[in-house]
Amino acid sequence: MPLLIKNGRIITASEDMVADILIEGEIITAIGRNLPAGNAKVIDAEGLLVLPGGIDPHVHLDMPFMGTFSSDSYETGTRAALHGGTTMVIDFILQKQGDTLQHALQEWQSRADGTAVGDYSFHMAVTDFNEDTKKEISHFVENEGITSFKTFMAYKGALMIDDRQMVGLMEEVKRCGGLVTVHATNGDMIDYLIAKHRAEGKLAPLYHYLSQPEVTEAEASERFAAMSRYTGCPGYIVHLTCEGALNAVREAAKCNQHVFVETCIQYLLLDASLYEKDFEGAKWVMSPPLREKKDQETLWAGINQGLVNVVATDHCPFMWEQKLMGKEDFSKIPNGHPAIEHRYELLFSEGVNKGRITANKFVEVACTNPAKIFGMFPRKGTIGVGSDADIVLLDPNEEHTITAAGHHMNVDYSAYEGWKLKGKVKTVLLRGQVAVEDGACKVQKGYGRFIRRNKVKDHI
Ligand code: DUC
Ligand code: ZN
Ligand code: ZN
Ligand code: ZN
Repeated sequence: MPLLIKNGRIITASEDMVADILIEGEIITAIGRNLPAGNAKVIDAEGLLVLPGGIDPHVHLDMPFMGTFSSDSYETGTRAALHGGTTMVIDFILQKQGDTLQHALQEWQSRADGTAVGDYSFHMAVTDFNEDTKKEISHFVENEGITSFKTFMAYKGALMIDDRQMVGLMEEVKRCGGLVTVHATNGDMIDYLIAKHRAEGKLAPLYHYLSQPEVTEAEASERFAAMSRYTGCPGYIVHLTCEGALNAVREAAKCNQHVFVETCIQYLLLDASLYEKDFEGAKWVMSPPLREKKDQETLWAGINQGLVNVVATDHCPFMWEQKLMGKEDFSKIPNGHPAIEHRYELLFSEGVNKGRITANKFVEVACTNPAKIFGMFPRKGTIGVGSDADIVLLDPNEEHTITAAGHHMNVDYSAYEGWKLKGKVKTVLLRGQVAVEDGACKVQKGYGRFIRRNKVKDHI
């Protein structure tokens, strides 16, 4: 049966208007004033904002990492995402060093296929670039619909590639029409600092933070931008946290260079004082670590300057028992924090409702830019005729409080326990189906679909 959303205030990255939306099947087929209901089921959105479904392009579900697995499966993670207004995520496949990209893809498909509740795609993380891997790149772009390739400049011995591999990969990805994304921190410097702190008996979570100073990120970001400029390959820096790294991007822009920038909600809202809470600080042990207030200011400004294009999460949850693996040694605390469910509402509450960004900018960084950068626009990331009907009805004034007891992620603490938010997701549609209503998920495990992505551009 068609659906008609009536009387809502529709906000896209560029528009703000009161109109009705007609949905037939999975698609939006008309937008206008006073559309006739016909045989459609009517959803009254009076007083609500009608927004595109969120896209979180940086999550780690069911990921083998640091001797364990991140605790959200594709089922629990994408369901939690839907509860919070995020209708699509992009996860990371990790190549095993010495093995093929194709084997890694199969392994990830076996965990995600038939399991996801919300829509998803994959980035392919290339951890071992060589003559064999090189031959696989075009297949991913042309046949698998996977057009972004993730790299790590840190985590030596497991995930890191060196600059020789980076430049080679960039040349090949450019040739094939893809994008190279990067975890840009100087892995050798970080390994040195970790070893030094451990040798000195400095083992608390605070030393995780002190082992990854701002300069490690600024330096790697600058180096990545230089290699992107040299090869002409579009680049995207994931989870950028700090002033030094954003200034490296700003400098690159002065030479007409353009790399896309993603930050994550935690770097906008939380700061490194949380590491002073003894072992409780392990809840926020992630890489890169939380930074300073001045970095938060830089990132909010960067969003408004158009330098920061995307707000994601790097959602990588671990149960408290898993975090305890590092009780005696910060370097063994699994890195990552849970946020997939709360990014959208946190950014709305702290960003739009506190006057830091406009509602249009909110849509741009939480929905539209991820779709554009990663080759899914205009099917995803906006509200338009012909787009997938991925729609969030949000009450901009309703207040609520984040608690671990009330969230849907498979993790036994919240990184935002007790945070009071203004602005609540009320109804979520995914491809024309009511996916969340009155706090309940209405679609089943397996409803989520793998979304094939197009080749990418170096501009949005
Ligand atoms: N950082 C994290 O905190 N977790 C997963 C991987 C990463 O780079
Ligand atoms: Zn294999
Ligand atoms: Zn990372
Ligand atoms: Zn990550």
